[in-house]
Amino acid sequence: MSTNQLWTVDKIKKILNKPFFDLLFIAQNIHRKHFIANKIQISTLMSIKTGLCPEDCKYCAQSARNNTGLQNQQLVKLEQVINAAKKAKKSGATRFCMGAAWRNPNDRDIPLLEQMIKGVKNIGLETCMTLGMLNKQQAERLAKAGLDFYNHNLDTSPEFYKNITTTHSYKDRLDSLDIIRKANIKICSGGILGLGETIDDRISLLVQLANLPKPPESIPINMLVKIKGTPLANNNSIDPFEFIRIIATTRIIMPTSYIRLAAGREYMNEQTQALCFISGANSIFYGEKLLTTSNPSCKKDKLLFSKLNIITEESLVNTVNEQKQIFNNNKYYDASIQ
Ligand code: SAM
Ligand code: DTB
Ligand code: SF4
Repeated sequence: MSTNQLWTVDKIKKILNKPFFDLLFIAQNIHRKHFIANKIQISTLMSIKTGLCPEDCKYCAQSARNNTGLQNQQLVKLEQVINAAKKAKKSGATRFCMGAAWRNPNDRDIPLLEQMIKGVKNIGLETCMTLGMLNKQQAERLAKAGLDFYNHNLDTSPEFYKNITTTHSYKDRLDSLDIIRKANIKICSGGILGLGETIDDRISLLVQLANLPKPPESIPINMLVKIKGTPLANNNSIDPFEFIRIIATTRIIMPTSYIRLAAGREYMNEQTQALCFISGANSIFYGEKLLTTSNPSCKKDKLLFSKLNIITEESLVNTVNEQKQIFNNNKYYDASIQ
């Protein structure tokens, strides 16, 4: 039974519709109460099994139903994962996220996935996997191997979901999140903006995330990457200010979660990204590639970090000094969200 049914559509709508500067001011204040300002977490992604997914997600390059001209790839070898993780570590990432285009993993693949988790952790990186739906036994095995995070996005509102995916249900997603939580794996779950959803759908997604028994530790907010050959290839672009509003609202309603400015940063100029960071985004995917599409180059991101004086997180454990800084920030926190 959930103990925190706190967030309703009305409450969230009120926040989202605040005057833009008020919204950002409140979000930034809340952000500083819980996190070190100017510091972000960086994760690197690797596709460990690419394409030929039986699911029909309309945005996805990897669905077998979408003719996207993708180079398919069976589950990669352990050595490839280790090499990519070493490179990610060298570039400064603290988390390595491995994604597979599956409806769910097959039990015969679990031993290799366990080895991948152990190998990546040995390099000194946090591990994250996104493999589709999990059952209890699978989740427990991955947890035992040391998996830190599991990414499983709700993607959009329960109402709009069937317009995007029909081969599994919203309930299936929620059930997997429950299994992951109970296996003591941290949850990474968020959504995509630009699918053709309404603002109410975005609010409804936030209601779902905020009212989970415990909010996700990590919330990726993706801007749809329009992929040729998918049914959503010609969707209208989302207004950057609408996107920023969602980031700020997410920060206000889930103050202690990391919010990842996920896919779609190539559509955003530096100023839009800066406004997302001011609004409380404090994590990105770092590295030239997402799963099948490109991401800003490390060189470009480093330049942006230096222009904004952003430093990257080496460890999720706050030092004593950082705790003191959060305490000091609290002294300035007097924003009301009523
Ligand atoms: N098959 C697994 C699943 O569906 O959970 C894992 C991989 S799937 C590619 C992970 C997430 O990537 C999706 O839930 C979606 O949020 C995001 N994603 C996929 N394609 C995208 C696109 N074209 N634009 C933005 N986000 C996308
Ligand atoms: C998430 O929310 N975004 C990532 C990760 N979780 C797995 C994936 C983005 C994929 C973008 C499109 C592509 O590269 O295929
Ligand atoms: Fe498959 Fe995941 Fe893509 Fe859906 S989002 S088609 S489940 S890889």
